[in-house]
Amino acid sequence: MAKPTVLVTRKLPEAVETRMMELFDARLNLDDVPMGRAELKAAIATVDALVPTVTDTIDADIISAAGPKLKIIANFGVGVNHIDLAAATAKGITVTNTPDVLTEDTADLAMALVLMAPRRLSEGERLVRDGKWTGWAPTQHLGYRINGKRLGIIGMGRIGVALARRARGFGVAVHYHNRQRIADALETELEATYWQSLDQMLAHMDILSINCPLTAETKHLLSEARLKRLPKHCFIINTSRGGIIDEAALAKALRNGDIAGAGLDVYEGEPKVNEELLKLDNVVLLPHLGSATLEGRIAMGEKVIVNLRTHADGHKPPDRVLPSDF
Ligand code: 8YV
Repeated sequence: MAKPTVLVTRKLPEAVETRMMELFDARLNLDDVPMGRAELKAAIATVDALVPTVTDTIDADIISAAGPKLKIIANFGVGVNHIDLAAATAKGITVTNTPDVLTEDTADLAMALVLMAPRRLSEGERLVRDGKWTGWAPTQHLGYRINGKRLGIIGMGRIGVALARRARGFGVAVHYHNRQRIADALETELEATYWQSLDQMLAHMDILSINCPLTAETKHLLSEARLKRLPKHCFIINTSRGGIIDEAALAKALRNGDIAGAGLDVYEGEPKVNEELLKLDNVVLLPHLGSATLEGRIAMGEKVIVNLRTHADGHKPPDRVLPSDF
């Protein structure tokens, strides 16, 4: 039987690409230049499977160009907001993602930002690198203590829970808002406080972390009006998707001192970063590094391979996502 043809839109770790070549007729992107829309449309007209990443917009128009053979989109990543799930499903295309394997790495990065923003660590690093540090002083560069603070987690899924466990280790009180309350045993383990109303929770938090997926419902969940509910000393951490926060309103709130600071790994128009945010000192800006570990990226690739292979073998791939999941 001929090997299935698989279009991989970006360069993946060596070990993943090698295994893909063994198992599939894989069309790799060796120089890693992102594919334009026309190129992508032409390419998916003839393949059996597509492996996109967060940098590809797989909207209804792109999906309409898929040829009759294309039956699976195996996303390299857990977030699928860049894929029109309804259009894929309507065309009988299975969509899969890569959950679990990036949970711990992303939670590590979120915790790092929880520490970096209130303690002003990026600012401190810049001070030293710029040769502007004049020596220790009792009142110089003071940040806020982490221990004893309240962390509000929006979206208590895998990554939210993993962040909560880390925060407990730092003596931080866990609060959360989620579509559903988590299991009693987990809530007890985390000593977590559930807020059914996000609006109510916001007013009581010292640090807020976004850990929910970007969907039609969560787009600009942190709107200008909601940002106004946060206390002035609050820090916002976002390792999920930029579009969950109204970025322009966030920049305004940070500039005006309506909130104390932010730690961001994701942006509304990646890789473009809001000009206002770039000018501000009280924001830590990272280039979407949540799952960027060698081990994590190889594990994500292995998940993609398992999903492609089980599908090619006529089984249901393990990590199917449906429009109703999000
Ligand atoms: C990935 C991510 O690097 O998995 C996700 O949803 O945001 C990142 O950690 C990216 O999506 C790869 O496509």
